Amino acid sequence: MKKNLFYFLLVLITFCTATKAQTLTGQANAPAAKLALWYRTPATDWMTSALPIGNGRIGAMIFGGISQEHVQFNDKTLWTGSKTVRGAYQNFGDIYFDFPNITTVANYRRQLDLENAISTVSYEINGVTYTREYFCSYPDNVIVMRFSSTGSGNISFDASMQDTHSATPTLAGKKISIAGNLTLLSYEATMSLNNDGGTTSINGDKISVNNANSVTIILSAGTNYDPVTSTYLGVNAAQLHTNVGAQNDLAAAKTYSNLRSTHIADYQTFFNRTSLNLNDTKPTIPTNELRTAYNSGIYNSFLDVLYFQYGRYLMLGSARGMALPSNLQGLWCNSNTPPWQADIHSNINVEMNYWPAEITNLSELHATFNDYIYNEAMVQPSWRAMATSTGNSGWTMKTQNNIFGYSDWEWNQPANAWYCMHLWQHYAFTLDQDFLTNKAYPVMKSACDFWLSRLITDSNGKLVAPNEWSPEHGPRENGIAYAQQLIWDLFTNTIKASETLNTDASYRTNLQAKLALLDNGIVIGSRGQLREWKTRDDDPTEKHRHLSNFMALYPGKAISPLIDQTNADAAKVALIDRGDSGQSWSTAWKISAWSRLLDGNHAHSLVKYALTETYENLFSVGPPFQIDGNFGTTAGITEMLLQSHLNKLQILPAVPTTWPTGSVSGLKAMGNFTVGLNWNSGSTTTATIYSGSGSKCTIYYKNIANATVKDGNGNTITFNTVSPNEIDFPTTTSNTYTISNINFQVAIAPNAIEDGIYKLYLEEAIR
Ligand code: FUC
Repeated sequence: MKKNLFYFLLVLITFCTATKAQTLTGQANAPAAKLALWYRTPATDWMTSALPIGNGRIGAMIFGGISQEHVQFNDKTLWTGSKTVRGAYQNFGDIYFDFPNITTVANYRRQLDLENAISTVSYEINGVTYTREYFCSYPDNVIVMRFSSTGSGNISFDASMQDTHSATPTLAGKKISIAGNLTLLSYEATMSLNNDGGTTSINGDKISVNNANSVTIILSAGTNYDPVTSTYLGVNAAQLHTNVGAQNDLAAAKTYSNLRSTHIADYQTFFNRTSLNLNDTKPTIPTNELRTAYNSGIYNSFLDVLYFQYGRYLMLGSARGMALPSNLQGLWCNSNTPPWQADIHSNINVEMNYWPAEITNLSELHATFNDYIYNEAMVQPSWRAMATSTGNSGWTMKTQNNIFGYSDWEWNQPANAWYCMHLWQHYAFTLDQDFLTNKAYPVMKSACDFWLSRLITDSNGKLVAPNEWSPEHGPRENGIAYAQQLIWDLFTNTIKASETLNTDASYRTNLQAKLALLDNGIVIGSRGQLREWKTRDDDPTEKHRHLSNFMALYPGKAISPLIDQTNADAAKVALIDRGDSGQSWSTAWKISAWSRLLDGNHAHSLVKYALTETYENLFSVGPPFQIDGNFGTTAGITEMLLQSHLNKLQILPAVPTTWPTGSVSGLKAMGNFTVGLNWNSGSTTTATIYSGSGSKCTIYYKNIANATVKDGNGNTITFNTVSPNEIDFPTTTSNTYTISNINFQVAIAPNAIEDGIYKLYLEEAIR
C-alpha cells in the first residue's frame, strides 16, 4: 500500500513537472474506432506511455502534452559505427510545440487508432474543440502533423526542433532543418509549416504561429545509408540535403486531406487483410485502465485482440521498404546509448520480430529482413569473411550486428540456418518461384556450404557441429541441440528447394547423404526431457529465458504431436522444467511452443502473462522496452488459431476455454492459402480457405473426415480421407473452399496446466 502511494505521488510529480501544471476536467468518451489505444491524460514518459507512429523507415513517438507537445522521431538507418566499429542506433531529434497559456482543458483524449494508423489528441477549451492529428505516411515518405480547431484563428504555438547530436538548427521562412555527420553517415531532417490563416515569424530558434485556422506540419528525414554499396553510403551530404528538401516540398504541395486519405488507403491495404474477433465488445474505459483491470484478474478478450493487432500495426510501422530488419525497439528509440545498442540481435530477437510476417498476412514486410539477409550474405563481404575466418566457406555471423555488416559478441554460427528458415518460409507461404530461385536458394545453399565444411563426425558416426553454444548459457560443446536442430532444418529445406527448382541434383544427393548422417538434435534425457546438451543432462531447476533447445518445436517443425508423441512429450517435460515466467520475448516464445503442443489453455495463460509484461502504451517489457515481445505474442496468438508448418492446415489447434466463440479472417498458411475460421462451441464451426496457387489442401482437425467441403460455386468436393482427423483435396487457383460441419472443441490437452502462470503472477503481485 505504502509502495503504491509512493508510486502515485511520483507519477503525479513527474506529470506536473513535465506538463507545466496543467489541469484536466471532464471525461472524454471512447474514440469511434474500436481498435484504438486511448488515454485521458498526456504521456508522462517516452518508453511507457508515448504512442508510436511509423512507416517502416521513419517513425515518431507522440506525447500529447497540453501546454507543450513533444514529438520525438527516428530513422531506422541512423547509426553511429561502421564496418569495423559496433556503434549504436541513434535518436534523431525532438520537436516541441509550445502552446502559450493553455493550462486547463476539458475532455482530453489521446489515442492511437490502429484502424487508420493515425494518432490524435483532442480537448476542449471554452466550447471549442482542438484536434491534433499525427501519421507517418509510407506513400509520401513523411511524418504529417495537423493542428486545427472547430473555430477560426485559434491555433497559436511556437515550434522548434532539436538535433540529438547537437547540430544547430537552421531556420528559414517556415522551415527548420537539422543536419550533421556521424561515424560514416550524414543525416538531415526538415520540418515545414503550412498555415491556413494567421501569421508566422521566426523568433530565435523557433517559428511562431499566431491565430491560424489550422496548420499542417511536414517532417522529412533521412540519412545517406545504402545497404548494397561497398561503402554502405549512397548519396553525398549535398544530395541528401536536396532529397530531404524535395521530399518535404512534394508532400507540402499536397492538401492535408489528400495526404491523409492516401496514407489511410495505403495502410489499410495491409492492416485490413486480417481481423480477429473474440466475441469482445468495445471498451468504454481507457486502455491503461483496461490493462490494469485485465492484469488484476478481470479478463477481457478485447485486450487479446488489441494486442494481436497492435503487433501487426507495429510491424507496418517498423518493417517496410528499407532492406533493414526492425531492430530491438523496432525503430523507436529516444537514446543515443540504447540498451544493446538497439541492434540486430541474431540469437532470437530479430527472428522473433518477423514471426508474425507470413502468418498474419504481412508477407511483403518480411522482405525487410530477407533482403537484408541476401545483401549481407551475397552482396556485402563481411559475413562471408567471417565464415572464411573460421576456415569454412559460405557465410555466418556473431550475435550483435550493426547495419554495416559488423558483427561481434559470441559466435552464433547456426544463425545462418535460422535466418535461412525465414527465406524458406517466405517461399513456402507464397510459392514465389522467382524469390526462391534468385534470393532464397543461393543464400540457403551458401549456408549449407558452411556446414558441409564445418561438421565433424562424432564417435557414433553422426555429423555434429563442433564447439557450439546454446544461447545464452552453458559451456561450448559439440552437437548441442540448438545447432543440430537448426542445421537439420536448413538441410531439409534446401533439399526441398533444390527439388522444387529442379536444380543441383548432385549437390542435393550429397546433402541428402549428409542429412541422413546428421544428428537431428532431438535427444531425450534421464527425466524424459528434450535435452539442451548432447553429453550432459540438463539441470531441471534451470529457468533460462532462451528456448534454444526447442528450435525443432518452434519456430522449426521436426517436433510435433502429429509426427511423434514421444518427442512432443519430451519437449513438454523440458518446457515445464523451464517454467513460465521470463522476459516478454521469452513468454511470447512459450505461447507458440505450447500452441505447437496443442495446449490452448497453457498458451492462453501465457498470453495473459504477456499482457502483464507491457507498459501503459502496450510496448513489451524486456525490461526495458524491447519490441520482440510484441511481435512474438502476435505470432503466438496466431499459432493458437492456425498452424501449417507441417504443410497441412491445423485449424484451431490451441483455442483455449476462454475463447469459446470467435472468428478470424485473412490468416495465411503454407501453400499460399488464406484462411478464415469461425468457431462456436457446441454449434456450427466453419473454415473458409482461399487457394492462391491451386496447391493441394490438407486439413487436420479432430474428426474432420465428418465435415463437408464445397468450392466457390457451392459444389461439394469429394475429399481424400487420410485418417478421421486428416483430409486433403485438390484446389484450383483463386477458388474459395468452405468446410462446414466441423465439430469444434476447445483444445485442452491432457494434463493442461490451466492458467498456472497467471495464478502464480497474481499470487506474487498480492504478496
Ligand atoms: C538476447 C537476450 C537478452 C536480451 C538481448 C537483447 O541476447 O538474451 O535477454 O533480450 O537479446
